[in-house]
Amino acid sequence: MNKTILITGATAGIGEASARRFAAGGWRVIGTGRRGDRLRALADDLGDAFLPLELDMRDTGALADLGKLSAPWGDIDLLLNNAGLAPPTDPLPDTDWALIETVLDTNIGGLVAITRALLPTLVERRGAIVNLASVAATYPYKGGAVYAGSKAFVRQFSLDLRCDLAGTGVRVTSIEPGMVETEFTIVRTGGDKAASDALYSNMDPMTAGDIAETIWWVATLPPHVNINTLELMPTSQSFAGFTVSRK
Ligand code: NDP
Ligand code: 8X3
Repeated sequence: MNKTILITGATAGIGEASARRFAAGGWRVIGTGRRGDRLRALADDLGDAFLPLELDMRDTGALADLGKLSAPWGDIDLLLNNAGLAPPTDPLPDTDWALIETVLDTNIGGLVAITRALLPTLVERRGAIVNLASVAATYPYKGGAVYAGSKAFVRQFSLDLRCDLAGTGVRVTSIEPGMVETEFTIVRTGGDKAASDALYSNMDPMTAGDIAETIWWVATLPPHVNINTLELMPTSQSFAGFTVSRK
């Protein structure tokens, strides 16, 4: 029997790579995102195994309707909460409120809304939820407050959801990557491709394919094994020391 995954943010990066990985593994893939042209291009590549759904994670009404998809697409076994973005690393007072609101509504509000909508199906099917948090959820860095705070929410939401789901057989995992070269930094910098290229230059960042393969591994473990949190970094990325202000 084919299994079905719903991936939020399948138009780029980790979401797109995961769509390709799960389709190659024989799963039906529902991919969402705002950019319809990207979804159509992916549908051309993946064929009948792919259902493109153009939607914005801030539209909680549309997310609630996802619980009403008819079979076979409605038989969702795995929800991959991947859609997300970060505001620039500027000081908080200098960051546009609209951008901050978009990040919180997407990374937190949309993720909770879609999870809430699909939980009855996931419980019925003894399915799984994989959430994209980040190393930023654990390790603070300058300019990261809003983004890192949103990812700390995702991490803790994942762990707490496991408590609510005890006994249902539904698995929940928080995946927490460090630097992955995708469109993430281009979006974060408001379209500065040079800044993105500089950030990932000469350091062998992880690729979207690396994370997709990790998600595939988590999803295809035997049903009695739940990975709670999984943190991964490029070998070349490490931790900063403490900052000390001196008189
Ligand atoms: P990309 O920018 O390459 O992809 C982000 C995806 O999210 C796109 O498909 C985009 O689709 C979607 N998205 C963003 N906002 C919305 C919205 N309002 N409604 C619907 N879809 C939206 O980034 P990544 O692939 O790197 O990021 C994927 C996830 O991984 C994010 O949650 C990110 O925080 C997390 N992550 C990334 C890391 C990295 O270093 N790259 C490290 C750790 C975690 P569209 O624009 O078409 O709507
Ligand atoms: C983003 C990860 O290491 O680029 O979630 O801040 S990092």
